[in-house]
This record gives sequence, C-alpha cells and structure tokens, in this order.
Amino acid sequence: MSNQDPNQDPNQDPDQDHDHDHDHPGTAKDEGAPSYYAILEISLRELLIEAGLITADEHRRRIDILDSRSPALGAKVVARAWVDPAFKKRLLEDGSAACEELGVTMYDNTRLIVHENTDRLHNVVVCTLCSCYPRPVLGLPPDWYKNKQYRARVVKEPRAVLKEFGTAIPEEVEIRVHDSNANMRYLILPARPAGSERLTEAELAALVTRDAMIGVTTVKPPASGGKGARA
Ligand SMILES: [Co+2]
Repeated sequence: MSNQDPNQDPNQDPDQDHDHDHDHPGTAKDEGAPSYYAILEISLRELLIEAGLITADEHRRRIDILDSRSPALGAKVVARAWVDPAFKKRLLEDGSAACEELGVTMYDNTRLIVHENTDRLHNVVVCTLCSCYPRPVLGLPPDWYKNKQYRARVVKEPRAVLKEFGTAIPEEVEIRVHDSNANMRYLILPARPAGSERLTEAELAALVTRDAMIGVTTVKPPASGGKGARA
C-alpha cells in the first residue's frame, strides 16, 4: 500500500488507502453491507410498491428483461443483415420491427434506427445529454459512453475521438454522429469484414462487438483469416 502516512496528504480520502484494522460503522467490507446507492434503490422501490405504483412482481419481471439484454442480441441482428439482404433492407427501414422479427422485443417504447457503415460513410452513436442507448439490443452502456468527455467531444471532433479508440477513418470517408434521445435509439450496422465470406451466420455474429455497433470501432476480419478466408 502506498500512502502509509495519513498526514502526507491532508486532502486524501481517509478511507481510501490505509490499513483497515478498525471498524467503520455502516461500511463493513467483507459482510457485503449495502452501498449508499443500494440503500437508495431499496428505499425507492419499497416506497413505490407501498404506494401501489408498481408491484414487486412487475419490478422483478422488469429487472429480468433488462438482465436478459446483451450485445449478443445486436450481433445476431447484424449477422442476419449480412447474410439476408431482404432482412437488411427491412432493418434499415424500421429497426424496431426487424429486431422484433428475431424475437428482440423493444420493451421500452423507443424507436430503433439502424445506420449502415459503408466505405464512404461511417456512423457513430452518442447521447450528448445523458446516456440514452439501444438497451433492448445491447444491454447496459459501457462507462465511457456515459462519460462527459466522450459525449462532448465525439460531436465536435469525431475523427480524433475514433482514433483514440484505435479506429482510423480515412479522410475521404464521411463521419456522421447520431445523437440519441428518449425516443430514438441508434444501432450501427458495421461493414462486413473481408475474409468472412464463407463464415456461418453464428460465426459472423461472434465477430461483431458492442463497440462496432456503437460505431467507435469496425468489425475486424476473422482471426487467422477464418476457415473461409482467401489466402
Ligand atoms: Co440520453
């Protein structure tokens, strides 16, 4: 442990980095005592149930729906669009309806809009205001998506921000930034990588990452070229 001497830095959080050989009331670490936010959540939930605004069962079912969402769903949608041109057309016309076709329900009454990345256009998603995100198809947003730096900078200097993600977009490729809101959520349909021609739909889905569906990265060609790759 660094900072053995608590007098070294008077501004340092006294709980941060010293030896815990004494008790902090209410902050027991090993017993798994609830955090401030956990207590807040429990209090609010119990009040809502007590007031008859929600039932405990409704709450539990809602949490189950949220927990069931992950980038695997979005990847499934992307892979289907890559192998099925008719589905891709429907997806670009009405993202919500096309996802529902694959059993991905839009439980939160948001409209899903899908934008396709091509060799002339690169799309990227942000919520400049807060953290609106296509949760039905991707689950919870990553921390950086909610970060103020990302939200402020990607609209002003998208090319530079993408570069920081390791994504170099050629100058001749236009970049469009899509600002999500309470009603409209965006999913990016990444370009299908070269060398993936003979992969199965499931193998294609395995290539698709969360970040590629937000638009901060691209989908990389299959490792070692994949079994269907050209030499
Ligand atoms: Co928002």
